[in-house]
Amino acid sequence: MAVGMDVVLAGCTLIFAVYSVTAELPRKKFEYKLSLKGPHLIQSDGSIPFWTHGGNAIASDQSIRVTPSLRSQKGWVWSKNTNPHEHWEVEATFRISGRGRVGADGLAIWYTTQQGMDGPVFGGKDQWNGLGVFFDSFDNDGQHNNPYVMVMLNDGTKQYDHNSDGQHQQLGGCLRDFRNKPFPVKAKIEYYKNALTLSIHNGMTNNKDDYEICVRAENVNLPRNGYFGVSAATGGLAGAVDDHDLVSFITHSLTVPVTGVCIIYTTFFGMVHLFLYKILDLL
Ligand code: MAN
Ligand code: CA
Ligand code: CA
Repeated sequence: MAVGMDVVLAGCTLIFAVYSVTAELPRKKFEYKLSLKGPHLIQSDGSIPFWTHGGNAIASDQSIRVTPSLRSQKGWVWSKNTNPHEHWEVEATFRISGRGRVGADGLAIWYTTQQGMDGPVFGGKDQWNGLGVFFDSFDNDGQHNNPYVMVMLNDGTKQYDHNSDGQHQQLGGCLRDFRNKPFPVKAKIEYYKNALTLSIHNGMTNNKDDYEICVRAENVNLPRNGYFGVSAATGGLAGAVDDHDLVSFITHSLTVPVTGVCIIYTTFFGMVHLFLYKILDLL
């Protein structure tokens, strides 16, 4: 009897242990009004539900060609709604492809207080307030360090230095080739308890979990109620133009689990089991 009960107790302890560990992870809720994806991305009038697109962007049912591979193109897509959530995660899936050995200029993912339509920063507005994540294909400063992925925070005062690829303005970044990959590239941005984590899936496999961390920073203060956006641009070099295709943009709000309740539950059930164990042991 006592051995059988030991197994039960061990099992329960294990379940509670697993439960309390997983309970530490944020809870995720899909936010459809801040997301877009195929196979039915557009409505019959060509618009994208809950999003607005413009410039040279062309939306189809499967994806948005944010810029076509022609010279001096700029395009963008912005959420119509602001994000009211304190903690969130977005995953952008895209393809950047071109015939040239080098491409230009790149793609940006935004979380800002204004919809930064039409500007010099990868098709987005300069002096933004919030977050910019740049996939910078073209090595403007000739440091042989592109394609490069970088995070830049702004409070509305800083101007992005295009000629130096914003080298001294970044919060962090990583050297990553994201052009002409067999599968779409993905960027996951998590903002949870003021920690910002940027992870990249390099598009070499179609395994959804093949992410690598590119930037992690704590004590980041992003504004509340920002818009999400994706923009892209090509430049003046005819031989270095890319298609920038956004395949999906998926937003989840995150909530902090109530660990206190979990501890009370674990303790309570732990005591009940211990009590039963003692009783049965006496029989
Ligand atoms: C030209 C200019 C630059 C741009 C490159 C690559 O040199 O338009 O601003 O970065 O082309 O497109
Ligand atoms: Ca550049
Ligand atoms: Ca560079």
